[in-house]
Order: sequence, then C-alpha cells, then structure tokens
Amino acid sequence: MKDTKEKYVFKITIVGDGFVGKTSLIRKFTQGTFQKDYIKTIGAQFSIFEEKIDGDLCKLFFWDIAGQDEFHFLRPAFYKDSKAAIIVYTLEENNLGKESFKHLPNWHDDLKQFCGDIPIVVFANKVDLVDKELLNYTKISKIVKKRNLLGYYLTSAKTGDGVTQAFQALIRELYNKYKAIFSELQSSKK
Ligand code: G3D
Ligand code: MG
Repeated sequence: MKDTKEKYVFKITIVGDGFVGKTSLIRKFTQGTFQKDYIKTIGAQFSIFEEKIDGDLCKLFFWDIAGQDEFHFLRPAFYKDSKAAIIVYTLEENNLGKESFKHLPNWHDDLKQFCGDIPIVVFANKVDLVDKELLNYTKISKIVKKRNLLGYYLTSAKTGDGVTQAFQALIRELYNKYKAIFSELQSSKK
C-alpha cells in the first residue's frame, strides 16, 4: 500500500573538478537499490533517489555538475535551491589529485556565493588507489574546520568503500535539520 507521502524533497549538488569521480559516486550510491533516473542536460545531470528515514519519505535530487568551463554561465541555475552539497576531490598521487584538492576552496566559495550556508561534506575519492595508512589528514582536517564544513569521508566509487556511509551522513544531517524546522513550523501554527 502506498500511503506514505513525500514529506521532504531535497536538492543536493555535487561539485568538484572533472574526473574526480562525481558521476561514478552517484551511480555507485543509487545503483540498484533505489529508484534511479538519469537525465542529461547541458552541463549537468541529475538523479532521483528515494529513501524512508524514520518513517518519512525523502526524495533526493542529486545534481551532478559536468565541470567544464564553458558551462560556467549556467552555475547560478545549477546551484539554485540546493539544500546540501558534496565537494569531491581525488586522493590519487598525480596532478589531478593535487589540483582537485587545491580547488576545494574555490568550489566552496562558489557554493557559499550561490547557496549560502548549507550543510556541506567533502568526499576524498579514489581511496582504492592509495594506502590509507600513509594518508596525511592534516590539510583536509584544517580546511574542514576552518570552513565549517560537516566533515570529510574517504570514498571509492570503484570498490564502494565508504560510499554509503558518506552519503548517509549528509542525508541524515539534512533530514534532522529540516525535521527540526518542520516541527517548529507545525508548533507555531498551533
Ligand atoms: P567526474 O564525474 O567527476 O568527471 P567520473 O568523474 O565519475 O566520470 O570518473 C572519472 C574517472 O575516474 C572514470 O574513469 C572513473 O571510472 C574513475 N573513477 C571514479 N571514481 C573512482 C574511484 O573511486 N577509484 C578509481 N580507481 N577510479 C575511479 P574512466 O576510465 O572509467 O573514464
Ligand atoms: Mg561527471
């Protein structure tokens, strides 16, 4: 019986340099388990995902930026109404790894400019390509702290390592935030 109404509808944007694994992460997370609908648009694609949390049906729209510079003018539309965001970089020890990490602040500045103060997490992706034991977390911890981000998670879209936990942490946070706002609204109406 379908008696559950959608209570919460959230848009979550995923940003980060090209090739860090944004599309792969969304695919991995939504794979098979949930309703999935991939639509390609110019410069962005989104995927719909439904999940029941504490009996409330939440519908999540993941917006995945293509990242090419030529789509820069579409950014405001891409970011509009995002309720949370994920910034992805890759841990791999090459230029892409270095650059994608270096650009984290730029992506965060963009998010702040267009979305204001929303919950944001960082995914350090492609952890399967590095030795976890040898990773140094000082720099990323500093950025997370300084910029007041929710946290960072090690993920691998390839092996699935950490992917569910990372997405769920953000979804939980979002749900709790809006549940609190929702209850406040309900009680102020009485
Ligand atoms: P993007 O959406 O951020 O641009 P993609 O990145 O999801 O398209 O991924 C870019 C490439 O990195 C892809 O390689 C993809 O398979 C690979 N990739 C993504 N995540 C991981 C990961 O966690 N580990 C490893 N080892 N590779 C990953 P291809 O060659 O398929 O184009
Ligand atoms: Mg992509």
